Amino acid sequence: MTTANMYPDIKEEDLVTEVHEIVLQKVGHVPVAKGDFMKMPKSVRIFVSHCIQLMKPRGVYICDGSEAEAQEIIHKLEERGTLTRLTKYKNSYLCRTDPEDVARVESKTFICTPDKYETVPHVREGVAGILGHWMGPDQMQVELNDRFPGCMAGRMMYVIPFSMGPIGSPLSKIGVQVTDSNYVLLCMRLMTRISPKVWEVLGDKEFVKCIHSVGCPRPVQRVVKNHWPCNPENVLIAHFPHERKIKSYGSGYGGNSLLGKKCFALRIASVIARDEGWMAEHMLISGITPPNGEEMFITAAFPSACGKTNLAMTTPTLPGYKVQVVGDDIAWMRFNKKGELRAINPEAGFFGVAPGTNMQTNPNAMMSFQENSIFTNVAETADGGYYWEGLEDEVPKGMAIKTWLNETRALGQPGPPASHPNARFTCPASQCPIIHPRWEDPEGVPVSAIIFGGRRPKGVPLVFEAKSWEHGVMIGACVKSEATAAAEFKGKKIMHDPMAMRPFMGYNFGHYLQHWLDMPKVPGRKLPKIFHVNWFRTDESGKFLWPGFGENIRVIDWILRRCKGEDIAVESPIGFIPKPGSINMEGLGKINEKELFSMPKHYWLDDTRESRRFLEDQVGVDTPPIIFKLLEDQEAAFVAMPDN
Ligand code: GTP
Ligand code: SPV
Ligand code: MN
Repeated sequence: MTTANMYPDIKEEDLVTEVHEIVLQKVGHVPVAKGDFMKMPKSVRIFVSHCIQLMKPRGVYICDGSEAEAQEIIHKLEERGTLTRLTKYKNSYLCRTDPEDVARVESKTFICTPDKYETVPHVREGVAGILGHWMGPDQMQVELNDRFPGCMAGRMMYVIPFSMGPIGSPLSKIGVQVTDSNYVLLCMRLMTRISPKVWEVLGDKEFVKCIHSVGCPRPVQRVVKNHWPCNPENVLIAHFPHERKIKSYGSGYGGNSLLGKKCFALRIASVIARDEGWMAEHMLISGITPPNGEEMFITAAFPSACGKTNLAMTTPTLPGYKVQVVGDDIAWMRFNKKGELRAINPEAGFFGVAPGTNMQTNPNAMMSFQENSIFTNVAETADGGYYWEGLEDEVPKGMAIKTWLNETRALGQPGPPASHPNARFTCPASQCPIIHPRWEDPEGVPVSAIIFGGRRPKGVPLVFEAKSWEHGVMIGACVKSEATAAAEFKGKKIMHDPMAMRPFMGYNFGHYLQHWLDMPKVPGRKLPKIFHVNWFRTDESGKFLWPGFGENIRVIDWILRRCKGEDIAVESPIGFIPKPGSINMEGLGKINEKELFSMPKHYWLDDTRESRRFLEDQVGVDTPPIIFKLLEDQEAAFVAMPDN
């Protein structure tokens, strides 16, 4: 058969037969599939070369964060079956992970420093520390050597230049992540700022080195489920704060793999913040404008899956109030020259808990992910939409769904949960209808109040205010919460999660408390007030005493009025509590205020003693003495209280 016959519409004399030699960049033997290796700063070239030699990918792909690049990757992942297009929305996709890779893995997350006690406190003998896990560099090297050499064989290595915080802001930091997961690349593109501009801003300055591999070199040794390569038996997430380096292996999920998020913006950044005199916190940032038009900003630290995203973008039920979101998960805060505490959101997107999110609870989140979004471990409806627990009233009964575990049923039929409880949406923050016009302000926004909270079914009043900055730090150190699905946990119901940072501490928690206590030591600093809230108190039948969500504005309103110095609080052993009638309850149905605000003596005696024991066990001699002193005062006040 002649060529002309094979391609009948091309005439023989028109056939192009010459071959072009194009110069293919290679690093060692590894081809550069995209981008110009030489355009990267020298320090990055050295880092990437090291990664290539160690992990032996089949190619190197230098990302530019562009839409065209994303479309190319999405196309590949759709063909492979990792992503399913949700045709109901524009440019949105569903991803089902391996069911064994669904949340952060705290027990496999380590911080490595030569001195153990730089990283973890002196725990009581025989007690297992829960405020960070330390591993010595030598032992860690053995673990890494078991995993990383050759771990990208047969896979592409993506090189991601990203900025945490607006590119070029004095408060921002730069990272470079290499990964063999293109799902991770797509999510990093939503959650951080990926751009070649990062190379220019970086120059010869320091960057955080982020190395991530799903731990499935080809040919793969284990059965890959859902086209989601991972290696759950060998997950390891190692942080080297001195080297500003992260090595993550075996998981593609969220906080394990989007290294800009918890690993960098909290664990490594908290160490940078310690060294540079600022704070990296697990906090939302929002601007609240009351009817008088005087906007104030709050930050709030709640443990994972305890309501940060919801509060950050709440739709206030009180008329005349406006809420605008700056960030929903992480705040970097620094006192400026004028002594104001300024906060930036280092992230560019939301990685939010899907179940429970609906047009009633969080319409602003819903509106943020109507396009350009990725949904992980949710269910899919027959008409190409997403579904999860909480959307019962928004998706027609009888609609066929395919659950996160690939099982099909009609809505309304009994069955196991359609979505995983830690299922997430990932979307650009810029798509949020109430994104704050200053959310990318390089100087950050001024913080008036810092709020702590957790899921506390019993004993803890709706809101109280710290008596001082030090007292606020003590309140933060005693944050506890019911366990949630955001991380693997070992059966405990109420867990301590001090400062909502338990899984995210980058150094010795006692030293971290001291760092907070040191903040006022610089003269001229205006300290925000500190509060504690609890939306989750229940009655004997287990029903929430407080309606929560949009109604939380009533509590925020009280907090803002306190920041302005209104005389609406009375002192109690745990702090200032609202004077009766000082929280606006107008238009709310029946609220059992007595129970909602009660402070049972014996509950609090137990709780205070338990908190002290926790700190003695977990933080020991590293606990700043003032914290114990304040707990003793609290205990004494409850001892003196008449029985209630
Ligand atoms: P991470 O992203 O894991 O850090 O979680 P988060 O702190 O942002 O929590 P999120 O706002 O996603 O809320 C988690 C769950 O708590 C969701 O199922 C919400 O529906 C529920 N929730 C949030 N706010 C409230 C509230 O005020 N009252 C009640 N009862 N539930 C709430
Ligand atoms: C959290 O668990 O606090 C999260 C989700 O925000 S993850 O990114 O997985 O840490
Ligand atoms: Mn979080």
